[in-house]
Amino acid sequence: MLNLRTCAAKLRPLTASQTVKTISQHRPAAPRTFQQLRCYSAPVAAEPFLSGTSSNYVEEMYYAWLENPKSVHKSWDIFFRNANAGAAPGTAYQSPPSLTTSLSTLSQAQSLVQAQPNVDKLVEDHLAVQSLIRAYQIRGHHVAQLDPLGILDADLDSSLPADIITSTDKLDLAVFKERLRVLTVGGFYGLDESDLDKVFHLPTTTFIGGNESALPLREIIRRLETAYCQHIGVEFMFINDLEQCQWIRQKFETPGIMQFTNEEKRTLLARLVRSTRFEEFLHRKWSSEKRFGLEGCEVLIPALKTIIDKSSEKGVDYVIMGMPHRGRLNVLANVIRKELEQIFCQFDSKLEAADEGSGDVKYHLGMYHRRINRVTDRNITLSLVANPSHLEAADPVVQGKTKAEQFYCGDTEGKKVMSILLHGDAAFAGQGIVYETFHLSDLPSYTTHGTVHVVVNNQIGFTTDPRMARSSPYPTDVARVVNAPIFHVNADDPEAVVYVCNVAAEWRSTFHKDVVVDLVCYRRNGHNEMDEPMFTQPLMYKQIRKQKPVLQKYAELLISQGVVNQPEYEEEIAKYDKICEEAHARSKDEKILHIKHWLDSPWPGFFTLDGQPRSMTCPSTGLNEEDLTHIGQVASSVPVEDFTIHGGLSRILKTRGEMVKNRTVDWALAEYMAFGSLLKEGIHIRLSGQDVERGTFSHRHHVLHDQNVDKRTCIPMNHLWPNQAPYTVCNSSLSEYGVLGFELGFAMASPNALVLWEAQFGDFHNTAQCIIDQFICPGQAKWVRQNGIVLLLPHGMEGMGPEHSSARPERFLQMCNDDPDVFPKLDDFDVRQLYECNWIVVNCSTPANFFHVLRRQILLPFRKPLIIFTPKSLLRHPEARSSFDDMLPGTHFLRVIPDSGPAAQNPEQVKRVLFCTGKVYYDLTRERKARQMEADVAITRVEQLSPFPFDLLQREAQKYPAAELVWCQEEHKNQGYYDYVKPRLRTTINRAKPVWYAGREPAAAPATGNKKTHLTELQRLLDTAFNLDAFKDLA
Ligand SMILES: Cc1ncc(C[n+]2csc(CCOP(=O)(O)OP(=O)(O)O)c2C)c(N)n1
Ligand SMILES: [Mg+2]
Repeated sequence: MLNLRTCAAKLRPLTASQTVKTISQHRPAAPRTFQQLRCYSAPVAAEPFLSGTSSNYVEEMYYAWLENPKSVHKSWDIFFRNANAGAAPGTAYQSPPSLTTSLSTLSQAQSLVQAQPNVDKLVEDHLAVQSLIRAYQIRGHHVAQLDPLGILDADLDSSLPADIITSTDKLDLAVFKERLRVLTVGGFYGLDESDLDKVFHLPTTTFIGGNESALPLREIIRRLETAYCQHIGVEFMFINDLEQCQWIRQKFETPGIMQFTNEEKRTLLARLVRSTRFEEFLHRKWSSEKRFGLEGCEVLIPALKTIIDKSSEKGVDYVIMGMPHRGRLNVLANVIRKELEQIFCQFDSKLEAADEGSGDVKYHLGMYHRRINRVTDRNITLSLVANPSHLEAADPVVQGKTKAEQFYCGDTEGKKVMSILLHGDAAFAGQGIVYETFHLSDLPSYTTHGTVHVVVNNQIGFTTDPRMARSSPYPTDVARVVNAPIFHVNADDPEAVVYVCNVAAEWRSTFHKDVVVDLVCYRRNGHNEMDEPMFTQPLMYKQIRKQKPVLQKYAELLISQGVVNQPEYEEEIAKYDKICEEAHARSKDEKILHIKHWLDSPWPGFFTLDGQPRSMTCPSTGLNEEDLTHIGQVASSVPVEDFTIHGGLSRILKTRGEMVKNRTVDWALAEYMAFGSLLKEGIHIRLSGQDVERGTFSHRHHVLHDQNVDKRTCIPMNHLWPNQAPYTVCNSSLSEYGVLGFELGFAMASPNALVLWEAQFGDFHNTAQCIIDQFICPGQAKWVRQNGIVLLLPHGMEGMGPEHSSARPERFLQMCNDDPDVFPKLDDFDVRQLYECNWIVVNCSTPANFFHVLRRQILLPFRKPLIIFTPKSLLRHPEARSSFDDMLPGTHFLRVIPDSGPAAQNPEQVKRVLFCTGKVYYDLTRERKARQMEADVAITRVEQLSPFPFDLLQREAQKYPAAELVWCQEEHKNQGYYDYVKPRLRTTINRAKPVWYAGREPAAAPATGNKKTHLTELQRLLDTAFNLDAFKDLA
């Protein structure tokens, strides 16, 4: 490929300043010699067609020829052969001896050759026609009539491409002549009006000929206009795969390919009736309610149904969808088929909420529905993922859920499960998450084997004109990065839309790659039904008011074609209106709103029938010694034959082996034990994030690499038990928003998997803040949807500067829903408290506790997100080790680790209790020992910060009646845990005593950039922590 590129680059004309010498200095000789023989030895002017824009065309032709000499016209084949064989400059495309014989096989062209004394002219004219065909293929979409209003340019450019000969509808000779004159004067095509009726042989890169291999130029142009310049604009020529390009050309160029039977036309009309009358019904009944109606893009409903029908026909039985506000209710009603009364009752403000949580408004809720597809008679499950207002945020979530569903049903190629993502034009262009999601589309551990994207391109975003909203010609250009074909289509031509959707679904099932359908439409009302669009888009809306609705236009067309008659059409409308009226009457009986009915991912069997956890207990998270030893042994070995690992890694594994012999674990081994044991119990584990396979801090090494065989790897975790669940560990793309969203979606699909996302450093989570704020924190409250995702966030101040020092615990803690001022009165305190919280936040100080909290995540009878602040220096800290004894059956996660030294033996004598969490514990114990204050100061570790262990900390505080209570943290005072802990700690003691603070001053940055300052600050906080007079004057 590199050689091809180099060759082609050298085909480009030399500029005046590029002497032969300078080029040959910079470019090493390539093994293929075509260009060297030609380009370097003579000015390219000798081959005039290699100048200017045509050189790109020649390059492409050259690539095609290199791949397959038959894929280019014979004349090109000869030309490239000659040039490669060393023909002198300017002579390569002169008539070679074999030319006449080769052309003799071409019936039409043969006569031309013989009649033409100048074969050069013949070659040039064919070249010109090929260029013209290619120009339509590449740029025809710029001419296509995409805007139903006829006033806007979908590509934001009113000029026409210079190399396309076009008229509007039919070939207008005057226009043609003028264009031809311009092109001829520009020396581009060299064709003339007189060439219009000449017959040209068609290259294999076009299908416009149908069964014919040659056509008159006039017909060539007509057919190209039909294929590329009507209501469909096909953007695909950037795709660097010949087979895929040919596939698309065939779908759009083949004469007469866009045919519909009368039955299909009637189905399309009926679907448009539903879509249109649904919005009209809502408007009639609730004229002042926001619904983000679909008016102006009613064709979306038949479009989606077509994609689903075609995909179902191809074997798909589960479609997962994500979409924004526009037309969501219509999609729920007419695509997913949510009962209409369930939708209508949502407009009733007197409805009482039946479920726990705060709920959400109707156009954000999700849905899951299994039914028969009437067109294919096959079962199909449709799920619409609940989404926040944050546009496009649901994209990676949908992809993650789709991947999980594929994974669980063994669909390794995406033949059974697929995703459809809907977008608004402004959001698709503006939101970076769209790009991040596209970049997951072809990665082995993240691909969903092709997504169909549908853009409701109403050419406006709220009040903003596209010209102010994007710099790219189309809102869809982001899709080009993954070589996805883009089909722009005028949404007022329902048949063109349905055709394009069929092709999109077929593309997905053929190539398993993403594809985009861009429905160029308009928005009949304001952004919502209350908005006045004339304030900002007066002229556009004057035009919109004149615009006939698409249903009316299409009905008129079908009536004129005799496909339906007026009474049949009216009957179809009346039938659907009646369905709506009856559902409306039934909706009045609904008194209670069950958000549960809007769940996008039910977990059958996990809960009781009425959606409750099966128990309110959590068994011991300990493990028997045998299993611990076995996992430890596998973790310290290479479980396959003839596999050479790096010498440094051998030492690491040896150390692990020794730890196992000594019945101890460090952080990495504790994680191994937790994962390995859950795998044995059939729990799938998926760990994803940047560089997680080795571990950013080189401590994990879950994927071993053979040092002698390229790409040979081994994952020992998958060699633990005979029938174990699979372990997926995957280095992700460099994205947080996209990847965290994806993993959240993955975790949504099943409660029987432990899905973990690790931030490279904790502070990077903030580029995924939207997923945390809109999904993870309030997901259950808004959508009654539980999720057990685990976030591993490396955190801790190590004197390495302000970046990567803090995972911002204060932010997670601020979003916890437990009341700081109320001591919860609960039975089964610890489990019930977990059940009622919105997420769990922990900072473990021992590997054993890390092990337990990971296992607890699965052994709990419900699912909650778990945020773990994970250590950096503790990964290798000699004291941060745990004994097997702390992990055996009967042991469990310790929410609080009380002091067990001299202070605890004589609690009445203790003068101060230091409460802390995480790694500062090790600094405190070292300092206490150095000061010989073990009997004076107790150190209590709060391992689970939220939900706050009120019960255990109350006990701790009461145990030391004479002691001062101090919260100690290494983070700055306005950061870390202090603001969260202090009021809660005071609640545990009924506010009987102050809670003092030992830690760094408030600061803007998470840490100093100066190592010395860091150490001084640390010493100062330790001094405060152990100076028993520190708070005397403040009391
Ligand atoms: C991330 C984000 N930023 C801003 C908004 C506010 N907002 C809601 S709709 C909208 C315009 C969306 O335009 P478009 O994507 O074209 O969809 P349309 O409403 O036209 O269907 C904006 C800016 C939002 N919902 N999400
Ligand atoms: Mg829009």
